[in-house]
Amino acid sequence: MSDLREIEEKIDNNQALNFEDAKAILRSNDLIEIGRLARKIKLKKTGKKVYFVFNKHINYTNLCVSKCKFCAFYRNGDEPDAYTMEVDKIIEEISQMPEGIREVHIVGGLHPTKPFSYYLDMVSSIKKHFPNVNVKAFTAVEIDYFSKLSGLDYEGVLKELKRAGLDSMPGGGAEVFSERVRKKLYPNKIPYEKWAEVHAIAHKLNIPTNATLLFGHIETDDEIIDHLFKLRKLQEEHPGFLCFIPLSFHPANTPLEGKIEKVDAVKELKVLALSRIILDNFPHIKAYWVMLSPKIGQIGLHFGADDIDGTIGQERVTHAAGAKSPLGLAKEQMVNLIKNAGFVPVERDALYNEIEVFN
Ligand code: V47
Repeated sequence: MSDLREIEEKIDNNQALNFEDAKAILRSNDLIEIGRLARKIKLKKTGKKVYFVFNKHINYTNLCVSKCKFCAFYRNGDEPDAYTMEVDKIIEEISQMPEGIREVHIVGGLHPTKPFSYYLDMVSSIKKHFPNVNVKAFTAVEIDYFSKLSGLDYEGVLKELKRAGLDSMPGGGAEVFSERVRKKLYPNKIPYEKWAEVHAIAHKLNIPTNATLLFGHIETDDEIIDHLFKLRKLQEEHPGFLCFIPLSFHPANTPLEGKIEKVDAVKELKVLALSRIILDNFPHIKAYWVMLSPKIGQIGLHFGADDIDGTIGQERVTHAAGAKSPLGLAKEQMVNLIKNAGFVPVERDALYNEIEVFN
């Protein structure tokens, strides 16, 4: 059984860590030491810099045919709060943002009736009105759905979206790459092989993407570790991931409420650190403040994260599941969170080009 000292030696000698090492990290109660190892890797990669982006989330519909058991966001269609945003409304929402927005992050439910042309229209309209904004849109799950809607294969769908103006893709829809968990919680969602295929094709087409992990529900530690190793291999074989974001499950208002307690801060920080340590070929690890809360997100910067996401605007998915974090943060708040944690805030664009360093 490996211990943290042996693991540090491997890290110092640039030796790849194995499954047993990852298990030892999750089992260890030496939280501060785990954080130190992850921070050491973070400092080597990005020094004292911590990135944030001036962005806005658009969740274009909460109608969804997938009906995942971990989700509090989706509606069937006849509820009073079911909604779908037409493209004009999306343009209006983005127009209300102050000058200088760099990224729109677009994800939604799998809408029962909208045709593929709605999504192409959405992307091309945003690009037409805001040519300098990076359109980071649609998870692999949505791409698979568009393939069914349009009759095109994944490559065909991605090429059409890229032609319309798609710049990059978020990392959602991965959940945890375990068939056992998928069958129980999200049987209608694509399995790992399809998720990986979409991202590999996106990378081939020069569309950079992110990856996520949803943890803190019914998954085991082995399943978390297996997820990370699958991603490390995928990045090795089909490079193009920019960032990894571990997402902790929020049970409120989901069918799992009352059955599962929200994961605690120690596990959140351990998984964040483990991600930084195992995913040595991912340039960035994000402490997503919306899920972690700004306070735990700030501590996450000492556990290997070099990114804190962005201003967000109005987040709907996690807030539907009881997140207590604010709906959005101002740029100055991002800068202060990072500075007060002892790091150097850097405003970035969606592709990690530096806009401004706040020394
Ligand atoms: O795929 C859904 C998760 C994801 C809940 O790429 C939930 O930069 C917790 O992927 N509790 C969407 N999580 C969000 C996402 C994301 C977020 C921030 C940045 C990026 C990026 C991507 O949210 C879903 C799912 O895994 N989710 N419901 C819930 N109740």
